[in-house]
Parts: sequence; structure tokens; C-alpha cells
Amino acid sequence: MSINYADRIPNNVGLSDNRRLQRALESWQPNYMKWWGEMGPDGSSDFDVYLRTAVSVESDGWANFGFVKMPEYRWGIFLTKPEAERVIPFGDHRGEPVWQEVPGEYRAPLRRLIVTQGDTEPASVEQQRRLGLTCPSLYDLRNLFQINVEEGRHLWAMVYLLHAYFGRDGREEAEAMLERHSGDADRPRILGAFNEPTPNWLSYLMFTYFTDRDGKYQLAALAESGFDPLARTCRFMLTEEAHHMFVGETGVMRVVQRTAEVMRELGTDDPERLRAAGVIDLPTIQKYVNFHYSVSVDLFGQEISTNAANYFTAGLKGRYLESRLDGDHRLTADLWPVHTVREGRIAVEQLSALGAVNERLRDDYIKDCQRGLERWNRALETAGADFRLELPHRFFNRRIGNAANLRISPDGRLIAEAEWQSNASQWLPTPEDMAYVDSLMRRVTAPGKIANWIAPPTRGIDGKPWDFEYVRFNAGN
Ligand code: BYC
Ligand code: FE
Ligand code: FE
Repeated sequence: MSINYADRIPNNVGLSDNRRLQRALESWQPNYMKWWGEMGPDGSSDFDVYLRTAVSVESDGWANFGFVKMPEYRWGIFLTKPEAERVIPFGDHRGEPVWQEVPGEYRAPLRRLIVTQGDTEPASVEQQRRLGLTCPSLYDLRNLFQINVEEGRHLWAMVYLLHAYFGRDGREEAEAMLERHSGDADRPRILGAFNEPTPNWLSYLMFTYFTDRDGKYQLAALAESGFDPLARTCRFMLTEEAHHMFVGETGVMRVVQRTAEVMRELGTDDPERLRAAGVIDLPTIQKYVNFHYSVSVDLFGQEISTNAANYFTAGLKGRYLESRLDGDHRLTADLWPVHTVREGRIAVEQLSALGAVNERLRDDYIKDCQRGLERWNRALETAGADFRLELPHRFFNRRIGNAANLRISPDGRLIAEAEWQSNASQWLPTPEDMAYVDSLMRRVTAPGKIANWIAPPTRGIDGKPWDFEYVRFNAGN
């Protein structure tokens, strides 16, 4: 059998000349398609979706738009172009040429980083698999599917590294990516947030704002890696990540705008009346912010981490924009402010910057999260609403790190169990809140129509109007 690889699996990694890689991918690909069919977007296989497919890393190649049937999407493998004479930017090997093969001494930690990154990608597809059934518009349905195929491609990106550079155990890890499942009691996904359900579109918009943004920061840290193929594949993934966060930021904005609009029309901020009018009251939106932010903040790991220090010293995973930072890029003598809990109080202590690289990445992430809230709040201000959305304290509702399983209020106080119990329903979505939000989720698929709880977007995709028929259901087969 002769397969035109450049056509079926668009790539810039020389797949058509690499028999070993072809064999590995050929045996993995049917299992991937089976997984996509069983765990990927529900009921998505028979219609044409206006999707972007990356066919090369040239500026005209990574944004190729056209109608595609979802299972026929061409998942490709792309690394950004090599940087001439690139050297390792940090750690013990700083200044040495980057590695084009896996250094034997770092094989295990490198594989672990790639597996952890790869595991999140299919996890998110699993979490979002039923959302298409309740899409608020065709525009939103198309964006959901775009994100789903790209998260699928991100899995391919990590599987490529495992197949091309890790031999037999890499192939086993690639299979295992399709065997763990989000929320599975026996074989869960690796990281906490990827086992939480994404039951409705408000959760999904929060997820793409907060959790995909963890992706941005983790990918940026891996994009500094001394293992050059990892750095280059993460750089290309980051171009796609921008769209995922755009969907989250503009999506939450549109929910906020729609609520503010109805608040004005009715002249009320009473949640009961707003719910009766079919929109999501702002306190409920705040609770969803609190939940999705806190589980995403957990994804950065412990404040002081020997794993992270080892990754850094070895040159495997850097800081955000490492190559542009000042200093010696070794961190052995530096300090970093770290949040701790001492004698019943939250404190900030100066601790080893090397141990604190997870916390530093979290700091960068938190600042970035804040920007979207400021934009949403400006929209509230413009609409004449008094309510302002806030990020809770970084220690609120944590499962990982110094504040794990402590009771900490959104305003950053260590509180007694009784105070937590009497306030938790004000801070996190309750079963009633979730049932209300779920009750709004009804499928709208007529071009130009949109669900009542969200405003239309200000513009469409690829220069098309927002009410363009982005998904064609009657395309036949
Ligand atoms: N849940 O020393 P620590 C994305 C574990 S998102 C469960 O602090 P480390 C995407 C940890 O594994 C980006 N377990 O750990 C977004 C360790 O286990 P062991 C994903 C957790 O290694 C949306 C132990 O606790 N990419 O792309 O310094 C849609 C000790 O902790 C959690 C990456 O994460 C948790 N939240 O830091 C689609 C990059 N946190 O060794 C896609 C790769 C920690 O005791 N991963 N643990 O068994 C890493 O860099 C690191 O693994 C972590 C953890 C930053 C996650
Ligand atoms: Fe991704
Ligand atoms: Fe993403």
C-alpha cells in the first residue's frame, strides 16, 4: 500500500522518508480514529464544518480555511522552523548547542513532561464531547469543533515526539494516551482539572479562558526547552492556543454583555428576575470564575517543587519567555516571593527561585488572567452595572500546594470549617446554579439565530459575517 503522507498527514518532519515513524504512526492512527469516534465530539461526523487546517508553517499555510467533514480532518505534525545555532537558554547546560536527540540522562523526566502535556489534549476533547448538542449558535459550534480538532492535533504533536524519539516505551505511552479518560474512576487523566466535567457552555467558556491559558504558559515554558524538537513543536502549538483563549475571553464577554443588557432593560440586578428572563446573573458567573480559576491555578503544581527545579537545571523546561529574561538563567542564588501558610496565617516568603519556578509561572499566569477580568468589568461599567468580577485569592479552593485542602475564603483568609460551610454556596456553583445554567442550554443552529443567554459576536471567522453558515448539516455524504 502506498500512502501519500504529505497529503494525508500534512507535516514538515520528513514523514515520507521515515519508515520507522510511518510504521509507528500507522499502527497508532486507527486507535486514534476509534477514540475520536467514541470519545470525540458527539454526533459530529456527517456534516461540513468551516475549519482551519494547518498544512505548513508558512504564513499562508497554517490558516487554511474550508469546509471539512470532522473525521476527515487532516491532523498534521508541524515544528516551527529551526533557529540557526540555537543554544540551551538556561540551567546547567546554558550556552551549549540544543539537543536534536534525547539526552540519555534526561530520558525519563523528558518523557514524563511530554506525556503529561499530551494527556491534557485528548482529555479536553473528552470533557467537551457533548457540548455540540446544545450549541448557542452555528458560530459557536464551529469554534468548538475547531478547538476540538486542534486539541486532537496537539495530541498528535506529542505522539510524534514519543514515536520519533523514544522507541518502544514511547509507543506504549502513545497508546496509553487513548486509554486514560477524563473522569474515569480507574484510569483518569493525569492532572486534576482534566477530570472535572465541562457540562455546559458557561463551563466551557471559562475552561477555554482559564484552563487553555495554563496551556499557553506551560507550552511557553516547554518552548524554551533544550530538547529542540519539543521547543519547536510547542512554538507551533502556541499559534493555535491563541484562538482557544480568544473563544474563552470573547465568549465570557458575550455572556456578561447579554446579562448587562437584560439588567438594563428590566432595571434590576435581582438574580431571580434575571433568571426568569433567561440570562445568567452576575453572581453565578462569579462562582464559575472562582471554580475554573482555582482548578486551573492548581495545574501549576506545588509552590516549591524539586521536580520543577530538576527540569530547570537540566534545561528541559524554562520560565515564561526565559530567553528574554535578565540574570544568569541558573537561579542557584536567586530568591522569589512565595505564598505560604505559617501558624494559621497566609504569608509571603522569599524562597529559592529555583525551587519556585512553578510559582513564578503561576504568577505570570495570574497577571494574564487579570487582564480579561478588567475587560469584562469595563463592559459592565459601560453598561451601567455596579457589579465587578474578581479573581479569588490564589489559595482559594486549592487541592495542590501549600494551601491544599485548607479552607481559604475568596478574599484570602484562612477560615474555620463552619465559616466555609455557611458561605461555600456563595462562592462556588451549587447544584441549583448548575441545574439553572444547564436548563438554558438548548441547541440553536439556524444561521443568524443565537441563544438568549449570550450576545452575538462582534465579528465572524476568516472575514465572514458572524451569521455565516459555518456548519452545513444537509451536505449529504
Ligand atoms: N493535578 O512537584 P510538583 C493544556 C502532581 S494545559 C494532579 O509540583 P511538578 C491544555 C505532580 O504531577 C498544560 N496532580 O509537580 C489546556 C507530581 O506528581 P509525582 C498541560 C498534580 O512536576 C486546555 C506531584 O503532584 N501541560 O495544554 O513540578 C485544553 C508533585 O507536584 C497536579 C503541562 O502541565 C494537578 N493539578 O508540576 C487542552 C506541562 N499538579 O511526581 C490542553 C507538563 C501537580 O509526585 N507538566 N501534580 O507523581 C508539568 O510541567 C508538570 O507535570 C506540572 C506539575 C507543572 C503539571
Ligand atoms: Fe492544546
Ligand atoms: Fe487549547
